[in-house]
This record gives sequence, structure tokens and C-alpha cells, in this order.
Amino acid sequence: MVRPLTSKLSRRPVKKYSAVNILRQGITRAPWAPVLVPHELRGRYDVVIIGGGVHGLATAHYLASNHGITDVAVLDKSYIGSGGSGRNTAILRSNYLTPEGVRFYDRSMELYRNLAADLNFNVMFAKRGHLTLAHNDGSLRTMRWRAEVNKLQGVDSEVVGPAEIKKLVPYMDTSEHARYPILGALYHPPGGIIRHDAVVWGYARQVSARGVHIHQDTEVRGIDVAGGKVTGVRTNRGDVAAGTVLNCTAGWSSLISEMAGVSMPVETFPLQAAVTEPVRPFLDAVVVSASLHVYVSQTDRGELVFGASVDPFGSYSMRGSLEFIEGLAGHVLELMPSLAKLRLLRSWAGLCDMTPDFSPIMGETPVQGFLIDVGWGTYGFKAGPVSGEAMAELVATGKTPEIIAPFDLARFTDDRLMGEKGAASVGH
Ligand code: PYC
Repeated sequence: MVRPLTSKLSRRPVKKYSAVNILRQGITRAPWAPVLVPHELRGRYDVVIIGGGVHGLATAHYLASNHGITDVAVLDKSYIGSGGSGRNTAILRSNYLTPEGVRFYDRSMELYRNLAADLNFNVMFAKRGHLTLAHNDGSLRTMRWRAEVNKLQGVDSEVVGPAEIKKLVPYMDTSEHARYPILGALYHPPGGIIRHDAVVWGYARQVSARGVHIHQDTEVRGIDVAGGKVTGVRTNRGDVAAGTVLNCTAGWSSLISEMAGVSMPVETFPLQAAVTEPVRPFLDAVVVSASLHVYVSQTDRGELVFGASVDPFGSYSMRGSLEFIEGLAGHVLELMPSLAKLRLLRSWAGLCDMTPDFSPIMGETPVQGFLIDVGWGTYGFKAGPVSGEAMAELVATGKTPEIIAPFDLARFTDDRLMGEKGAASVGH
């Protein structure tokens, strides 16, 4: 009698993703061990992080790995990565306008470049080069300005002309007869894309293995403050005491801060994006047009991802609208007319918490122990690692790291704005 191979192989859950284990799983159909270790919600943690997106999970990761702090709960009202972290276009770059912004986002790029090794998880970082097109003199002037600021901060960025752009993106209409002729572009070779859900799950897997509790479907409904200090949060699953509470949310960040009595200059707008059917790779670079309010990249699977600037009116809608997507697709065709036959598969919207100066708000608040990592507008995903690293340091040492000091809440009352409008997503 031929005995089945599976009887010799154990069907115990597979915990490690080695080649042998993957083969064993394929033969035996043994269950995979859950990536997130399930836990009861405890009545107390040293640190509560509200928001299970890339910012909250990165903060938990660096708290554990850089500071040995693991008595931490990450709470999300839905599933991890269900907010802005799963609803962006996964573009990475550091070619900002202010020296403080360039330094900050460049540290994030460095952490992203090493993230696969750090998390032992393939986050599919792809360095593609990033082009921001200029269709008029005003735009070209901003690109030159950004290039000079970038170079002074050691960031690879330069203004290139139409001939160079054509070499980088052969399908682009760089002729002077184009609907919006291209005068030049800011070229940023280190820019690229990454797989956003891999980043979320890579961080989640690491923090869960280190003993951090991740609680999904756990909605914060109140924040307790006594004598000017935060004392805990109230959730749909019970109350949790904590000496430190971090607001790492997007979309609802002003609502959460209000629960602690902290007002923030944040308004929430949807940003719509769409993806096409997959086609053979032809677009290496990430292409942005500030004047047309559009950006395009091609994923490793071959889909084209299109994004726009935020909707012209505030709302909490996370659905794409046909009218808006038609306009967006029209602008893509003005840049690359040969894409006309591509079909769109789906569209969506992410919520962007916009601040008056197009920069985030990070650090302490007037309520002791209540910290914020919010106001991420259209630039949150690319900053997840550096924000997590800096916020973890703030929690662990009680001192605001120099890299986030310019982005404090007090800047709005002290007249120290960090104007990034000219470099934010499709800024001009
Ligand atoms: O800042 O690169 C960016 C961006 C792309 C999409 C939204 N923001």
C-alpha cells in the first residue's frame, strides 16, 4: 500500500516562512499560524496608540525595537490598514520644498529602503525615479527652487528638459503640440513606489511577535483627562487606562483630539484615485503633473495607478465618483494619449486631514501624555517610518526629536508655519 506523504508530515500550524515550511504547507495544507496573536483587551497599558495604520504600527515597532517598550496596545476601529494606509497611491519621495521637510521625508526614504531587512518581510520597494512636470514658467520656477533646496540637503534632484523626460518616459507626449506642452520637470531618481499592505502587515507581524497587542474592531469613543493629564481611553470594548495615548489617526484625527479637549487646525477632504487593468511594464518612473493635478505610476503587477489632488469640498466619503474619475483619466490621456484603450478596474478615495500649511502636526499637546501624529494631508504614507521612529523616541525619552520639532502644534499660534504647498502631492 502506498502511504500518503502527508501522514508523515506534521499538520501543526506553520509559523515560519522558510522554503521548507512553505513546501510542507503546500503538501499537508497545514494551517498558517495567525500573523496577529489574538489578545483580550486589558484594562491598562503603558501606551495606547489609536490608529492601526502605518503610523501607529511603525510607532509600536520602533517603541519595541529601539526602546524595549512593549506594554503597548494599538487600537483600530476597523481592520489594520483600512484607513489612509490602504487608500493611497504608495508613492515615496523626499523632494520637498522646505529644508525641514526634505530632511524629514528623506529619513523616511532611508528607513523604507531598509524596511524589508528590518522587518524580514518583502515590502516590494521599487526605486523608479520621480518626475514632476512643469507646464508653465511658474511651475518651472518652483521646480528649480525645490531642486536647489533638495541638493543643499544632499537629496538627488534636478531640473531636466523635454528630451531627458522623453528618454525616461517614451510614451509621454513631449512635443510642443501636446495639449499641455511640457517645459521641463523636477527629476528625483531615488523616488519610487512600495506595496502599502505589505508595509502594514510587515510592521504588524513584527510588533505582534514582540508582544504588542493589536486590537482591531476597537473604536475609541472617549479620552479621559484628569488634572491636565491623559489617564486612558474609553472604547466599544471597555475602558483602558494609560499614561501615554497617541493619536495616529487619519480622517478622524480632529475628532479624536477633541475627545481630549485639544483643537487642531485640520479639515478633512477625500482624495480620489483609480487603477487600470494590468498591462506589460512600460512605465518605469512615477509621473506627476502639478498643473493637471494628476499622477501616474505602474505597479509591479502592471496596473496603472492614477491619483488626483483632493476634492474641492470637505467630506468623509471614501468612494470614487464617476465624474471626478472621468476628469482624472482625461488628464492622464493629455500626457500619454496612447493609453486611451486601457480600462479602469476600480476607484476609491482616501481621507486627507489638511492643515493650513500642508505640513503634518507631530508631538506634544497641552494635555500631558496625549501626543499627536496627525494632519497627514496627502503625504502620510511616505512618512510612516520616520514618524514612527520619532514618535517612539518622544514617548520613550519625553524629549521631542529635532527632526519633528518644526512640525509641532504650537507653530500655528507662534507664526512658524512650514509651507509645503508647492511640493505636496500635486502642489504648485
Ligand atoms: O506627495 O507624492 C505625493 C503624493 C502622491 C499622491 C498623494 N500624495
